[in-house]
Amino acid sequence: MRLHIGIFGRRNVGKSSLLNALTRQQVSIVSDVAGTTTDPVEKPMELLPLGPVLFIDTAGVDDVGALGAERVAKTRKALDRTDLGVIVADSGEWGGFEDGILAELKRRKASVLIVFNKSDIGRPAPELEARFREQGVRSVQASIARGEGVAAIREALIEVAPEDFLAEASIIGDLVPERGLAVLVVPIDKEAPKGRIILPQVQAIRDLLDHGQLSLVVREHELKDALARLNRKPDLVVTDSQAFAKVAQDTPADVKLTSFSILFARYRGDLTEMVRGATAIDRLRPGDRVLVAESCTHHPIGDDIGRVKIPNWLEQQVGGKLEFTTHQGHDFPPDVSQFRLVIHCGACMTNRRAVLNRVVKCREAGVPITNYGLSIAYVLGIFERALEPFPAALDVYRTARDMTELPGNSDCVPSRRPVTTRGAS
Ligand SMILES: Nc1nc2c(ncn2[C@@H]2O[C@H](COP(=O)(O)OP(=O)(O)OP(=O)(O)O)[C@@H](O)[C@H]2O)c(=O)[nH]1
Ligand SMILES: [Mg+2]
Repeated sequence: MRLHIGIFGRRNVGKSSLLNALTRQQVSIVSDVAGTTTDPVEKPMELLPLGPVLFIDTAGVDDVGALGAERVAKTRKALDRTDLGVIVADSGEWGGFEDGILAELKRRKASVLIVFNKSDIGRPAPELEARFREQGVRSVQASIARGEGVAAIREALIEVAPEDFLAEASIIGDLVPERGLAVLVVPIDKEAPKGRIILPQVQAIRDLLDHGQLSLVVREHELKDALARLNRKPDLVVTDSQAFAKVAQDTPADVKLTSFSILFARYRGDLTEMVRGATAIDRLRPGDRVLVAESCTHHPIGDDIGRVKIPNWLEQQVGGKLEFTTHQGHDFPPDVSQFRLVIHCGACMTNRRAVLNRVVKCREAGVPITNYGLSIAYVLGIFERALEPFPAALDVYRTARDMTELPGNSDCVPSRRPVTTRGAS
């Protein structure tokens, strides 16, 4: 959820000095040796009124040599996670490197702030500042070493921060009426973390509390009994995707049902694009390559959802072996064109911009992207039901389906059989 603020520029321009000044801590090493920062340095903090932010200090984009190229590659990855990019330039010097970063940030639709540092040594030409003003790009002059201009940088950060970080995003609160009731189904299986419940579930509960709605949290085998004890039907049932099949059976047909992962497709990704992506499952053939992308680096155990369960369900559906590749953390292949489908996790451990960047990469390569919950609902044959709370996404699905069912469409495949759900927790 944090606003990711990436600090970019050539070596020695004062990027790490800026991070330390903003956080008022010695987070990054500062020195006059060019190339001091090698791996990206991350520092979470509370930056009011934006709330929690994550600063990412990076290696200079003009780094040289074999290791330099690797550092630049890491810096480029940090660009993918950046919501707001700060470009630090040295004493008013602006060249191809800075133009390159600006273009990359704009391409990713990230917000931009330019800091002309070392104003004690030199300042930008007035024409340069005028050029950025015309382009609507905010720039600030500072001498970070002297502590001058740091307050102006803080203000400018807040000014340029993307709207959606200032507005309250809703995970579930907008799907339940005022004072309504949501039942959350949380399996406690061996993948559940010890003594805790996972982030999307915690965040959903918090969002319901924020909206003044009631939540009832149950395990999947308790759902039927819990519903029977209520004196009214709930407004929404949300389940962990792995228990989708059982929960769909136990939830009355007139009660809306979806999964945490589908809530997160909307909150962290692009629900419409991912709904369209799920329909590509119909076009998979044995031998096709599928990329499974996970944002966090959890240690997979037993029947891991991304490595065992989803691959099994998909292969049952396709009727043959598929070739799966798994990517974890910030890794995402620069070229996804070799894949027929990308399946992303719920992305609770990353920010929306990182997921949207992946969606853009997939779209540019013509590769469909969907997520765990959507693909599971699709192969279980409960896709429409799971999309009921999202009428716009449901429309997109129905249109996509009707188009592929047109006679003569070569992509049209024999009717899908929902897979059996052995192994679903
Ligand atoms: N004169 C002057 N020097 C500064 C200013 N800000 C930082 N420096 C100096 O510039 C040098 C580089 O600062 P860093 O913060 O390490 O720069 P960087 O961009 O992180 O450098 P690398 O990541 O290692 O490439 C240090 O010697 C700082 O003391 C400033 O406003 N004026
Ligand atoms: Mg540095």
